[in-house]
Amino acid sequence: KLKLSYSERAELPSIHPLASKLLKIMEEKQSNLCVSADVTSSEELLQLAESLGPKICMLKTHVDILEDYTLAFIQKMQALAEKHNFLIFEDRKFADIGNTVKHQYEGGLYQISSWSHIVNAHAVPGPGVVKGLSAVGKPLARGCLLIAQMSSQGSLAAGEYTTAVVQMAEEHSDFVIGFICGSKLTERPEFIHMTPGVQMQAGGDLLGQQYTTPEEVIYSKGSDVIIVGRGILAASDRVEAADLYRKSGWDAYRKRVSQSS
Ligand code: UP6
Repeated sequence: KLKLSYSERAELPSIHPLASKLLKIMEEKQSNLCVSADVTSSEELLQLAESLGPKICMLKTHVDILEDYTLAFIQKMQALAEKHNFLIFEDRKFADIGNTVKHQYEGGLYQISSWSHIVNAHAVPGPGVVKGLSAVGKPLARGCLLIAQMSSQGSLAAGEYTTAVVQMAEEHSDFVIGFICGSKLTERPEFIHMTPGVQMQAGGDLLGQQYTTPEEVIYSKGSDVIIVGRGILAASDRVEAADLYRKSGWDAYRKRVSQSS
């Protein structure tokens, strides 16, 4: 079986436009790296977006850890995403009934739907969570990832739960573009698999995070995008570290598509 390239998948007739856009950015920038910009100052976040922007396909935020969120900040962030051609992914992990997540996505202080290309959700509430998010996001051409697995030790998102999440995604492929997961979960090539818990050396932190390497994630596990936070943020030279992750993830991808099985 021939393994499809990112650009081949971008042209699939059934692909979601946002997934297609992401795959094209990845091929163009030779990057399957999503930086998890987990910092608490908006100025530092903008500096990260400016300096790492050329290396990444996506920037993942947790806006609710910022101490100084403003609308002006988010406008600068959007301008940087345009300038450096990356997508913004707010890692909000919605997990409530449809009516509540609708408000959380569209309103409140952050108005996430107005600026984040991609959000994610737990499937725990059932399909209503996707329907609620979709009511807001679909008219804006946004997309959603379902959390099918987690990188943390003892995660309950496993086994039959994961299988049910994949099914939920397949039933809502007009809005769900892929998964947060540890490995490829479906043969349907229009879904994007994104994996957190990535560092150059396997290991973990003191609070249950578990790390796998870019090579393992992309080549062995068949995922599409590596999500890297502290592996880059804790480096003395963040730009250099981001480029190492980008190269490592890209080499693993090249190795994967150059082999048939
Ligand atoms: N994240 C995980 N594991 C998951 C889902 N999300 O680590 O299963 C998120 C965390 C953090 C980032 O919320 O923002 O990915 C990982 O950061 P790290 O690379 O610094 O561990």
